[in-house]
Amino acid sequence: MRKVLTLCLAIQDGRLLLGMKKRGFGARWWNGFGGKIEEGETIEEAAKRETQEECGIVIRSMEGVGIHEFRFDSKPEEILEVHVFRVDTFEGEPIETEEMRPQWFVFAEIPYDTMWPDDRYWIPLFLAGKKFRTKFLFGAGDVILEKEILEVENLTMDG
Ligand code: 6OG
Repeated sequence: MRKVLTLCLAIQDGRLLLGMKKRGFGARWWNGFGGKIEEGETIEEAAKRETQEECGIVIRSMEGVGIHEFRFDSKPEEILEVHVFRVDTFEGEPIETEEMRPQWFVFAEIPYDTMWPDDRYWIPLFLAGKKFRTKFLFGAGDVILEKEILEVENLTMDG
């Protein structure tokens, strides 16, 4: 079974916008904004809606830059397919919501130790403007058991 999710990361003035997830899946970790796709939505619409719900900003332009396939060995039949978007322009100022506490980080101070363990492997590619496809298998305690990180020219599923 495949679950499609979105993840939006905004860059502005050499800083990366992350949110401290306050509840639910990935709580107490810094991450981008995003979540599940609702019925009748495109992936892009879902990405914009979740970002606005979680930190108040309205995305005006973004680009799909990566696709992750995450699996957990406790539930190996399920693949989390996470579509990553780089947000280039938006309206509004990030605000804290019930779900997320947003904060800007200069690249040298990205808090990898309090982020999902996969992030340190692909955020540097993201910041360098690359496109990527990855696969991670997580074990107990969310440790990485297997990983594959590919830089790609485009993100087509059959490529
Ligand atoms: P909600 O459950 O809040 O959406 N997400 C992950 N992000 C990273 N960096 N690593 C992972 O490794 C992730 N698994 C899920 C996708 C969950 C949000 O968390 C992201 C969504 O933006 C396993 O609706």
